[in-house]
Amino acid sequence: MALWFDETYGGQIRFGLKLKRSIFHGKSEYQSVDVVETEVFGRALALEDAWMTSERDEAHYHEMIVHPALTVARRIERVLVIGGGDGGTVREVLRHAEVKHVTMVELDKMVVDACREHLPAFKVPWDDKRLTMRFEDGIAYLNNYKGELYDVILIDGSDPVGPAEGLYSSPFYESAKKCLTKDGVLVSQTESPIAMADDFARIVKTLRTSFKRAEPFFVPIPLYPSGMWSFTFASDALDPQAFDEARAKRIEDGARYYNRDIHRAAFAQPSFVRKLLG
Ligand code: SPD
Repeated sequence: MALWFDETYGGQIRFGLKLKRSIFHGKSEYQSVDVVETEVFGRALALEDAWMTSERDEAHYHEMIVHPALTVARRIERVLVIGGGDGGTVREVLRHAEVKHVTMVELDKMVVDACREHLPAFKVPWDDKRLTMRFEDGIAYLNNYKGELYDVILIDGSDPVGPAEGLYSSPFYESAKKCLTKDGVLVSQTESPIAMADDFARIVKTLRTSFKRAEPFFVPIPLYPSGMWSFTFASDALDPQAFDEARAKRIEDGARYYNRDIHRAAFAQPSFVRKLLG
């Protein structure tokens, strides 16, 4: 009998992939963790039966959560990643030679352990000296943070339900802002403007109450409900289109999805999105 793995979103959308086999199944204190081998998307990670990332399209997500921020921010020495346990986001951050310290704060160690072992194709430089990993709640981490300010904060959380819900709230953005330099940049994943239109609009509007500008940008992620996904670039000082040409060119040369044309085009808002955001 054929083996399938489905994500059902909100009881109304289902996206399933035919599997070759299940590679890892675990239950942490927070969620179920699965690594599966699919026919079409390669190996993939699912948390609580929701697709998180796959070998086939992970570059779309990880290059785009990272490079628009890291090619626009003036300084990129200190970067904080909240979530992102599969390591794709820190891998892309570490491609920038100017980055001196990356801290990744991931709640669930089982996610990192499963991905380190079973997703080798992600080629995450887990042992890079610039990377510090902490297994704790990102909200508490930022609330208690007393260290040097970060130049860039990236929120690579799962959907805004369950353990990740607080990562999309006003108090969280306020405490993130206190840990960011004045001309720093925060980028968060902000859901689908089609499959989760209400969440998308609410999160972007919430970011706009904390930052002078918060501009969503769009990326096709075929693994996710509806396939159209968003991130939002938030900053008090910077224009998301004003990227450093030389830095962007360097990254583009080794990228699978990101390039300067994509950077410019990703911020164009379809008319239905303009309406959603009022
Ligand atoms: N619906 C899925 C939202 C997942 C966002 N995070 C994915 C983690 C990839 N590093």
